[in-house]
Amino acid sequence: PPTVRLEDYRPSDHLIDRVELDVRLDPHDTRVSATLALRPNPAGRAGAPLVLDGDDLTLLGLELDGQALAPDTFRADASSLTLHAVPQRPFTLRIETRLDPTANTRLMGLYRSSGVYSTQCEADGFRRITYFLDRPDVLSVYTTRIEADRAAAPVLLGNGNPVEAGAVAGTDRHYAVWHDPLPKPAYLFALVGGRLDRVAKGFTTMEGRAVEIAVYVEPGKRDRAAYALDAVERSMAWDERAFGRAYDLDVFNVVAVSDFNMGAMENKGLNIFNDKFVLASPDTATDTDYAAIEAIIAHEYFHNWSGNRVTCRDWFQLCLKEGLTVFRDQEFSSDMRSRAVHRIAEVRNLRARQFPEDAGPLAHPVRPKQYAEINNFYTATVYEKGAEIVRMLRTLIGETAFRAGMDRYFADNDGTAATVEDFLKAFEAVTGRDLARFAEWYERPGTPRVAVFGSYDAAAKTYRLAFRQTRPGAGADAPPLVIPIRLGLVGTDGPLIDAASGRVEDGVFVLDAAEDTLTFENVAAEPVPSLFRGFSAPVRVESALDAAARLTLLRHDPDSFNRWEAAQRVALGLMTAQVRGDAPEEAGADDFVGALGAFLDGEALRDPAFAAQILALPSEGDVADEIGTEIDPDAIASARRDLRRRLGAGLRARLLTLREELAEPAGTPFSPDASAAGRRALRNAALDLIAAADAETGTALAQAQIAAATNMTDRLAGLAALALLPGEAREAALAAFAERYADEPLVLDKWFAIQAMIPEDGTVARIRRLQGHPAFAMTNPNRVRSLVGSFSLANPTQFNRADGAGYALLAETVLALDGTNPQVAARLMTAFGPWRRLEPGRRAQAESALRRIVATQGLSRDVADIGTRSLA
Ligand code: B3K
Ligand code: ZN
Repeated sequence: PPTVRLEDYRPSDHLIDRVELDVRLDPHDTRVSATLALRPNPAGRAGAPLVLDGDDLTLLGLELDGQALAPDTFRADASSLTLHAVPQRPFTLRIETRLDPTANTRLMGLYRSSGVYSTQCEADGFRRITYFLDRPDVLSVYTTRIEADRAAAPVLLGNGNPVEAGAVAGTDRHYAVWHDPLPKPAYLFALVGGRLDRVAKGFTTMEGRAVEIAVYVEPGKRDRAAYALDAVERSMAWDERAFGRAYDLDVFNVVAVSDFNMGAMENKGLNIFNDKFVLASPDTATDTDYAAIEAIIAHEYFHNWSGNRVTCRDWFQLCLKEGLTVFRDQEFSSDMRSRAVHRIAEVRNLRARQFPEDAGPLAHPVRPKQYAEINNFYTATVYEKGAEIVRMLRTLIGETAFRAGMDRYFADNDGTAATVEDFLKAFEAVTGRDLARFAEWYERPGTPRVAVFGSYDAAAKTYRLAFRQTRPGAGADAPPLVIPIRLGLVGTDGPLIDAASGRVEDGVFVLDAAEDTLTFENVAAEPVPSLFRGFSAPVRVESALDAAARLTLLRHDPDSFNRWEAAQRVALGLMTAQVRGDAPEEAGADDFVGALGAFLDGEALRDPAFAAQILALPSEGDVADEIGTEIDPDAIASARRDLRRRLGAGLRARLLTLREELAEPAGTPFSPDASAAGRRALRNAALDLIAAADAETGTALAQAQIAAATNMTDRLAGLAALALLPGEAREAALAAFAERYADEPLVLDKWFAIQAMIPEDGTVARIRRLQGHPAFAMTNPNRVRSLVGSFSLANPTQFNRADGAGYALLAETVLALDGTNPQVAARLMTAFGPWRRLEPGRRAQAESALRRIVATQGLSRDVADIGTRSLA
């Protein structure tokens, strides 16, 4: 496929100021009439032909300034419309196209599924609706008339504000007209038509604008929309408070649809969501679901400024809106919940998804330099590492300057399509600093390593920290990164050591050379360094701290993130030692159990959410990432199982008591808030460890918990504990769950996922059986991700079966899906990413499965791109 390169960017030769769309919805024969007000772009090439993008379109009519065009003046095919010569002045083009929304299984462009018409245009779906300059730097004002059968689609929604609605005389049809006054790129276009229920509330912005917020859901699900509606309101209020950003239209609509390729989409004034991230009730949604709904509602809403008002010049700048908006939604969630606990969740997620991506064949810079298929670049690197860059910037310049820089960025770039350079320029303007070297974070792939060596001079009472940064695969010419290191010194038996170094400002040392040394004066006794507090930079830290020093940090570090990190590192050390066959660290494990016991006694009930994070060991993926090469997933799983067993046995009495203490008194009304969720999380973390050590007690506790559960979090945690304990109790509980939720597809997704993650030989066969379950459908992305996505991403031993049966299952699914939904197929396929780091037997199996996919005729560009890059 042709490669698009950042260095080849040039402005469009033509601009489209206004778009008038008339969309006549029909299940198979939808007609779109687009009237485009075009003019030459002064920044483009004069006299250039007009080449409009198209994808899978049928052209029915074409007029320029009201005159039908002669056939020899243009060329139209399914993927473009070229007008060989167009006037060197403003002119109007009217294009009529036909499409079949029911046949659109790719879920890009305009599609109809589960009876609802909806759209997805980012990155390049608008060209599946009409021929257009489908690029983010062409901004237009849209007016959309939508017409449909009134019974099939009583609700008709568009971008912007509603202008007019009515019946189409003499028919069963009706129409609605929407006008969006703010210029936007085509990828933010949306429309919806269907039978939908609605919940709404009013909000008055700080500028005094009265806004009607509404959430639309499947009929009968209105009570499940309340939490999302509330989250929109809190997001609006927060963006005013935290960033001074007010909403700018009279309505803000959110629509939940059940067939959606990703999480949600920030279309102007009309956010469209995967219903998984809208619908919530205590009986159907877990605490994790509630938190994800809150975060994604916020994320899409925040795009109204970071993405819509200021958009991207080209898709290489994707992190400009995505990294920044993830940062903003993380800040929002931190303010709504516990900041410390949320930071831990962010870092777990970064390490689980971004670190492996950055260490594998799909690694790319936060701002990529080239792509074959842009939809494959909506990655953890662009999103999550992109957010970490914004966070580092704030750490470097301080909160006040950061807020001033953000204000400046919005003011200078409002209504334009901007670049990463424009973003950094705003911060340079308010701080007077040169950020050119910091910008290097956007340019190269790979997770940097920072090695740190500490040495104490008792006579001089000085403590020295020597730092060295390296980057995997970076040549000698690669300039060092600017790395903010938040740090402090902790006394071995008490809290703080109040030592100073002139180079630490507000607790932050900036490492901007390949090597550097930091000296602290007046250090009374040998300290333990607490490095990268709050995970101040997305790097791997190598330090020679022993387990005892780390357990000191767990006890005394004032930085909660590093307390958690210390416990994780000790656990990781124990597990990797076992995997590598190093001398058994019996004493080490006992010390760890003892330290966790003391921790639980002291503070489990004070901050249950944090305690739950301390008890949750690094995942098998974390261990694999730490080991790095010749990975044997079975050895990792058994080391992790052993450690959980030891913790469960060693802490058993405490964990049982904790479960009693944390139980909610009967009749307590359900609350999804962070503190209630934290108590449930700790109670369930305790269940997991108890069950790991003692299957019989675990089974009894899990069964009792399921029977008594008043919410999905507890019910599902009970089921998840049972899922790890083979036997009749498990099968009975699974069957009962399926029966109870037979009519709840989103809940059955959890049931599919739990079974897909069972770490036993029978799982591949079980998944094949489940693929035939009446609730499973290859056409629904949520179903596919629950069953096959969970398997390949969260069941390391079975996906990586030595006989290759796991890889074969994924390859088959990718190929089966590629013909209908290439985007989801390509996304599934990224699970092969770490294949080169496996031990030789599995590596060969994975490689042959990948080669089988790549050798298949007629692959989509999406899958071919992931395949060739994975094998490169
Ligand atoms: N901007 C969309 C993602 C679009 C993905 C296109 N393949 C959702 C989001 O990040 O907010
Ligand atoms: Zn986004």
